[in-house]
Amino acid sequence: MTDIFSHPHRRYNPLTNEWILVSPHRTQRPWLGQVERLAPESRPAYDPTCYLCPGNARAGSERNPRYEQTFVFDNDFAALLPDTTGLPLDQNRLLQARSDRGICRVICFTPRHDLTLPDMSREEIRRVVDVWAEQTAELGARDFIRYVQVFENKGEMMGASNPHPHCQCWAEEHIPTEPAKEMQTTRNYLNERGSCLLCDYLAAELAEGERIVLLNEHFVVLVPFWAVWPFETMLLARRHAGTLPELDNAERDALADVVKRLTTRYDNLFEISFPYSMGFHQSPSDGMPHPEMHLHAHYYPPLLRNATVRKFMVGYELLANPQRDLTAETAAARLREMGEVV
Ligand code: H2U
Ligand code: ZN
Repeated sequence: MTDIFSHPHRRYNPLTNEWILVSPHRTQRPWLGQVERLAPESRPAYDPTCYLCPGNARAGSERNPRYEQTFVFDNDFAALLPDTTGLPLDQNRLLQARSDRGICRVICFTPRHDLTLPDMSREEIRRVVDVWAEQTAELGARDFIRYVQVFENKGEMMGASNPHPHCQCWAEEHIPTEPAKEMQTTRNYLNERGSCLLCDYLAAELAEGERIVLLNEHFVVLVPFWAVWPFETMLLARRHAGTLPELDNAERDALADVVKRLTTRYDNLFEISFPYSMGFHQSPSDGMPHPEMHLHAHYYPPLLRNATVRKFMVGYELLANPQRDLTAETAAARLREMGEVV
């Protein structure tokens, strides 16, 4: 099977029902495009101008407490609000709009301005895992919330507005597009085959081994067969759990362990604090059973060759479908070669 992977081919993403183009023969081409310079990271443990550091002022009249572990607050510039009204609009099925209520929060991982996840201990990351689960449960329990999206933008390149280690949580009335696509495909798969798409996929990947990056007793990190971003990975629960709050003690510790090990490998890849967007996909909180959903996270990092050359989703990707040169198998091998020491 590997031979077809040295020639141009398409790969199918069963989670989104989309195809991507893989062009392994192009990895040798010269690069004269943009070179991004990343400022070397050297930050104080406390930054008096940081709106996420303990004791500091935020937008408006808010001030952060002198928190010692994690800290959660309602986003002062929330993209979603709990009390929006005035719609729907529906003209000829062409001009459609719906109101969308929601709650947006910011989660600080630690009071330390200078740390990132790989610098934090497993115990500290475990507290972050607990906050992810608590926020999912608390926001998901609101009557108008159907989906809780936990996500992290890391690095300026991915739009993070502040290097202080943090992530966001947007809870909303409607199930957003990406999880909705996955719900549809995994539900179809369950109806047709009577099993979970991601349980079956994980078993196939573990049997083959080529795209596995790291694992422990409860979680596996792999480069998905259909990866789009150069060093894209997927983090999967081994058990068929649907949500973060369902994870037991041992599983939460194991999640903290894989998060630490994966982000350390990422940092070691190009010897910089590796930028990415990541987020969890879990069952909606819409009061319905969701046997099709299998808890996982996607990591989408933009860097391709080194600290300065990134993958752009332009031309063909915007107009046709995603394309990559580096194969998922090569990316997984590179990540496996990396050490797990910061
Ligand atoms: P990002 O770095 O992923 O953008 O997350 C930071 C969030 O912090 C961002 O959504 C919010 C921004 O709206 N924020 C506040 O809530 N209060 C502030 O004082 C500044 C920024
Ligand atoms: Zn800070």
